[in-house]
Amino acid sequence: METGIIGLPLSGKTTIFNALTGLSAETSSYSGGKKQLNISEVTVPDERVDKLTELFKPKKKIYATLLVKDIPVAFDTQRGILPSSLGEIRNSDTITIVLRAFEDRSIPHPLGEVNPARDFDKIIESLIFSDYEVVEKRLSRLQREGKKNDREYHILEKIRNKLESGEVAGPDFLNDDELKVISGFRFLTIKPLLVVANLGEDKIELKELKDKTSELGLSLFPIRGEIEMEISQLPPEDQKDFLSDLGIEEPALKRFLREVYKTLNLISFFTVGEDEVRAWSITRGSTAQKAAGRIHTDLEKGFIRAEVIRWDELLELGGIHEAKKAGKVSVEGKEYIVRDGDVIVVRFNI
Ligand SMILES: Nc1nc2c(ncn2[C@@H]2O[C@H](COP(=O)(O)OP(=O)(O)O)[C@@H](O)[C@H]2O)c(=O)[nH]1
Ligand SMILES: [Mg+2]
Repeated sequence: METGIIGLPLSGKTTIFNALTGLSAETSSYSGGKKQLNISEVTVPDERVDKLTELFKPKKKIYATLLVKDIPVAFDTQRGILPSSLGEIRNSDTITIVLRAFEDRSIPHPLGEVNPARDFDKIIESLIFSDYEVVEKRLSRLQREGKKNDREYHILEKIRNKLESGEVAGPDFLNDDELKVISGFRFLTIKPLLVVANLGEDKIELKELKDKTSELGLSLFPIRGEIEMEISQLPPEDQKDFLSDLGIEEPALKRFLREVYKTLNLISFFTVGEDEVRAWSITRGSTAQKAAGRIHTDLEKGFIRAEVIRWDELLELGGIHEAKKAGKVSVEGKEYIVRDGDVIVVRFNI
């Protein structure tokens, strides 16, 4: 799982990256300052993993992870974010758009006034422009090769029409089959988007931005960038008090991860044993066979059956063997739809 952070220069991308990861990557208060790619893998806290670990006492305890990338973007006031600098996020599963929603006279805004709704439009335009280039190039190539009747051509045309209307397609625009055909292009405008408003001390008007995001079915995620970054760098036991002083219940990362899971429609399943207890994230609605493939491609190919038990029942009964005796382990075929909280043992033959 991976999310790439983008936004205008000086919007607080690196600050948000730090707030989420607890790191202290260098921020900059002037355009043309430090431009480097920051990457961090954060673990997804999950008390179910902790409890299963207490029961199985495995050698390793492994949480699901999220890779967070802070991309140095090249920005031009006329053209927006340059497509060349967006290549780095084509592999991301989601894009996190950071919008400046703090006032600070000492930090220039590349477009003058602070106006997150305008910035949001700019960024969406940049994503659209970047994908449009890719679509056009491919379409004219297919045309040259006389492949106008190919399925790929029709799907790309559908995307082009959408982009021409000035809209992002979003993850529900194409069905799974169509997505497979064009997956190689890694379009930015069909990725789920997460919109972060980087708030400062002063209240600023967010109504226009909220209208825009909700029109696209996106939720707006507020972070008090600078101060939450400082808090994330404190020892965990001190963080809670500082946050509650601000009226914030949980650290930025925890709130953010929930939003990522929601946006990507993810659930967690678990594998247990003496070697490791491990959480895996997978799209809601996935089959047992696909879940097996998350663990290892061999398990997907040679899938025979899955033995499934709810994590809390397993905990209560005290082990797989006991759960089997109690008749709580169900035997499921490859089409079984995995539920959040399932513990799965995959039987396979390769
Ligand atoms: N006052 C204030 N300054 C902020 C806030 N978030 C970021 N900054 C400052 O804005 C500048 C740009 O931040 P940075 O994270 O480097 O932006 P980036 O260019 O988008 O990565 C830095 O000087 C930050 O300290 C905030 O919430 N309030
Ligand atoms: Mg930066």
